[in-house]
Amino acid sequence: MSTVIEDVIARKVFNSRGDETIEVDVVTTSGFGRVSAPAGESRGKAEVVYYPTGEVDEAIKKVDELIAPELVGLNAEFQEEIDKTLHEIDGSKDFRVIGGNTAFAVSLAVAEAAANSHGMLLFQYLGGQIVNELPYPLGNTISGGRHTRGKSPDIQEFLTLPYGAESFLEAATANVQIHKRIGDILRRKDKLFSGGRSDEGAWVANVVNSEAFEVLSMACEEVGNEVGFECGFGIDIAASSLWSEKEKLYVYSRERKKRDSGEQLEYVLELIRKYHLVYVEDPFHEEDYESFAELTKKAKNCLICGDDLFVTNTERLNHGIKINAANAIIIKVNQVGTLTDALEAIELAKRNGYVPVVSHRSGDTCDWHIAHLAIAFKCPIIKTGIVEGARIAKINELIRIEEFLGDRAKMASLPVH
Ligand code: 2PG
Ligand code: MG
Repeated sequence: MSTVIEDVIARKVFNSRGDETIEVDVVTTSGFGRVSAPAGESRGKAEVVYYPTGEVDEAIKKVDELIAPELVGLNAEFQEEIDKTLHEIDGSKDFRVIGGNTAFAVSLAVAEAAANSHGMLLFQYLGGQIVNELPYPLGNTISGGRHTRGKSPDIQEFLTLPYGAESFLEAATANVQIHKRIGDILRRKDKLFSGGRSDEGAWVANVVNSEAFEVLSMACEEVGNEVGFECGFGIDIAASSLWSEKEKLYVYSRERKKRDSGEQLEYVLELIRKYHLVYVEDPFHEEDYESFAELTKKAKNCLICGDDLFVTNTERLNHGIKINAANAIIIKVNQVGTLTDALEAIELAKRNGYVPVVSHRSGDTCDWHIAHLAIAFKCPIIKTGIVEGARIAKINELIRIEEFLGDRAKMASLPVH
């Protein structure tokens, strides 16, 4: 068995939105890894640059001309060295030369090739033989905000978290039942409901925030009673998308309401209390660490999670930790570029009591590697949608891993309720 890299091949494929993306194959003497990159729609400003000059073709050229010649001959087991090499080739702070998505696909494909060369699954290769905890699936049921067009709620995502489940399969089953139940309720509520879905497979419905909460809470309660365990729920406000820098207000255009930071804080606290939310992501815009900290101090039994706020970046996370800005962080490897960078963010988060939530992007592919990362790096939640091919690819991989682990499999422990 040899883990020496023999070839690195890049090609253009499509993501679930039909946008071009990069896929990379890494070939070792005795193994192979293939990874394609996702793309966000509501991106954080501090994310790395996806592609040089915005072009996937340019990224492919960089792989052929700069990356492959440097990587061939290196050992795929030396992940840190590979990731450092990618940073050195790029030379910028935000991967603008080779592209953050290029770095993402190469970095992960190297890890997969190394695992494959050893005849191991990625989660075992990265996490060791001992890892056996499955993450809880955080699933999107109703879409709004920048993830939809036309009439829909201002809040971007209404999410379920079946934290009472005793197995991943049970949790994933509850999520699909809740998703279906919500579809039924929406159909009863609105004769014109067309059954449309967003990129993430969540329903797109002509409802305002408060109606979406009612529907979601009804579905979670009904399904929770049927399956016999707690199905909690939460939201991703993606507040940077609502924030008007000019007016210094959050603009809820569907509700014809504007809220300043203080009103936003009161509104979110009220939602947490009223609906017993267990998870709130990006309640404020991406530079408002202070309001995050206020909310984290006041909210009870609720994960306050930074996505655009932290962008998987240790510098930004460190700043948040200093002022207790949150208690959870979204981990999107392509926000930061490489596996090593993402792992550093996960470890920093865990050392400081932050819950790392591994996440898909709204535009994604059937790539399932993040399912393995959640287990390998002991992240207790995976946010990856409920239905739609790119989401199901990750969910089904976790079902397979649970089966593979057999009696050793258990659910991660979750600090909610
Ligand atoms: C988010 C994500 C994924 P996007 O805001 O959390 O749901 O959206 O990938 O568009 O940034
Ligand atoms: Mg988000």
